[in-house]
Formats: sequence, structure tokens, C-alpha cells
Amino acid sequence: MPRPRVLSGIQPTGESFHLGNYLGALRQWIALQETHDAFYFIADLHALTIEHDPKLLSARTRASVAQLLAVGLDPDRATLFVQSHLPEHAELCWVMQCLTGFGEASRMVQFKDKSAKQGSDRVSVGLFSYPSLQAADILLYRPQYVPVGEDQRQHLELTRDLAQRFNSRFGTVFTPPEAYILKDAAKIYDLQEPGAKMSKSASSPAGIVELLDDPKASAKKIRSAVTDTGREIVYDPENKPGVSNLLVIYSALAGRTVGELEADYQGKGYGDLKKDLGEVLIEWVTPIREQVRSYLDDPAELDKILSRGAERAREVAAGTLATVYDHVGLLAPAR
Ligand code: ATP
Ligand code: LTN
Repeated sequence: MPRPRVLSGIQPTGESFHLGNYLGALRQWIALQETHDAFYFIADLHALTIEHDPKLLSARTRASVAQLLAVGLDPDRATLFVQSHLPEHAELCWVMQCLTGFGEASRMVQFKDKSAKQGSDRVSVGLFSYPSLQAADILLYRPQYVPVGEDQRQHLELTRDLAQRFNSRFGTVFTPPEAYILKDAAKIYDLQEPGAKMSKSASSPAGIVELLDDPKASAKKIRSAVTDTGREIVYDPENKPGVSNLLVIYSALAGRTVGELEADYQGKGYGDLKKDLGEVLIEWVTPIREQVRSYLDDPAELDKILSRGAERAREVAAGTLATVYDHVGLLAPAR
């Protein structure tokens, strides 16, 4: 029996991945490579949808690969590649854009949020069709599951709709993929604004814990996290969003249940919880940072991993694209 396939991508848009990326998505990527035929990529074409600095983009693409390897992605188990190394992504994207409704794309919450922040004159057509490119990324590999954080659910729904629309217009090629979203860490919140998701584009760096930050500075951010009124340490996301967020992070990093932590911290204060979590974080992140540094010291090895990944990815992607072109009626070039 072949293993079921999973696929996911992440943008190289920040200096570093943050805890939300790791707990919401990357942790699942690592676990799934053991049991699934896994394809993971750096979404560098998606990074062009907002203004960017070309020098930073290539450096961040390499740094993203180094971070994925450092958190446990194994290029012998999973296929790891860079989106722009496969022209098939942009090619299938065109077909997907022609299937995506204008109104449908206008209703994407991420587009609405980002375009509201930038103002309509500065928003690109690329940002508008971001979800069509994402659908192409996914459908090229015909995966069963797509591990992502909660904020990507709507893009996954669109991908499923496009797969079904394609099948009913042109004949069955795709099986609509399912979002793979873990309930217990689907959304990690900003340490300073526990109502908002932890995000690279957050207003203040004090709310985000980045993997490549100085670990002591990260522990300090945890100690300065906004907590709630009252003193009890209990998981209650409605009334105690700050403490609940810390409990979720603690539980994931220490491998203990939230219930066990609640019992441990009975009678103790927020200060104790934050201090201990700071230490857990330092212990977890220090070796990861060192690993990232050693991967970045050997860019030739990183490039080798990526070209192997691109080759394996192309075997699948080229086949799907040829089938799609045939189904939509594009004339195959004479050989
Ligand atoms: P931005 O908010 O600037 O668009 P981001 O910080 O959300 O960026 P992405 O590259 O969009 O980062 O996300 C990569 C992956 O991490 C996605 O699967 C996304 O769902 C997940 N993710 C991002 N932020 C969080 C979070 N706060 N909690 C859980 N998962 C998250
Ligand atoms: N939009 C995604 C990144 C992404 C992705 C994908 C995720 C681009 N293409 C395909 C899963 C599958 C995000 O995480 N912001």
C-alpha cells in the first residue's frame, strides 16, 4: 500500500519562523513525514505578492530551509523543495486563476485583511490571486491532507471547490484534499495581544517568539506576556486568553497535557508559570538555533538537498500538469 500523501508550504517572508508557525504547522509536518509520503516547500512565489527586498528574499529562502531541517524535517523522508524551482506551479496557477471567480477571490479573508492594511492602490493582482496559486501548489501533487494552521482553512475550502469545479467541467483529475488542522495548537496568540494570532506581520515584536531570536530575549518576552485578571492558572480561552495561550505553548513544548500543567500550578502564580515556560523555551530553542547556524554555514549542502527535492517533486508535478493541459484541451506540442 502506498503511503497517503501530504503537502504543505510556508512563505519565507520573515527573518525567522515563529512559535505560531512551528506549533500550528511545522510540528505536524515533522510528525507526518514518518507515516506519509510528504512534500514540503518554501513558497517563494507567494512572497512576491507583497513588496519585498530581492536580496532579503533569497537569503530568507535559504534560512527557511535551514530552519525546517533544524526542527526535524528529514530530506530523506520528505521531499523538500522551493516553489519557484518548479515552473509547473506558475503554469497550473494560470489554469486555476481561470477557474476562480472574481467574487470568490474577493471574499478571501486574508486578501481582505492584507489589502485593507496596504490600501487598494498598492495591492497587487498577485495578492488577489494568491489563493489560486496556493490551489495550484496543492493540486499539482494530489495530496490527501494539507497540514496548516486554522487561518488557512478558507484557502483549503477554495482549493476543494476548484478541484470539484475542474472535475465537473473537464473530467475527474483531482480528489479534493482535506485540511489537516490540529485542534490543540491550531492558533497560537500574540503574547501582548492575546486576541490576535501570533503573526510575522504583527504590530509589535514583543508579542512574537521567533526561533532565531536570542533565547534569553524570548524568555523575557514570555515573562512580560500579558496575562489576565484573577490569579488562577486554568485553561479558559474565553475569560483568560493570555494564560490559556501560555498553557497551550507550554504543553506543546514540554510534551505534557494542559490538565497536568493546571494541576502542577495549583496555588502558584502567573509569575511562576511564565518563569518556568521561559526556561522550557530556552532549552528547546537553543539547540535548534545552533543547528540552523551550522546548516547555513554549508549553503552548497542546502542547495544539493533542494535540487534533489525539486527533481522528486517534478516527477509528480509534471505528470499532473500534462494531464490537466490535456483535459482542458490545450494542444500538446509535437515531439
Ligand atoms: P502573516 O501573518 O504575515 O501572513 P504568518 O506569520 O501567519 O504570516 P505564514 O507563512 O502565513 O505565517 O504561515 C505559515 C504556517 O503557519 C501556516 O500553516 C499557518 O496556518 C501557520 N500559522 C501562522 N501563524 C500561526 C499561529 N499564530 N498559530 C497557528 N498557526 C499559525
Ligand atoms: N498560504 C500559506 C502558504 C502556502 C501553502 C501552500 C500552504 C502556500 N502554498 C500550499 C499549504 C499548501 C500560508 O501558510 N500562509
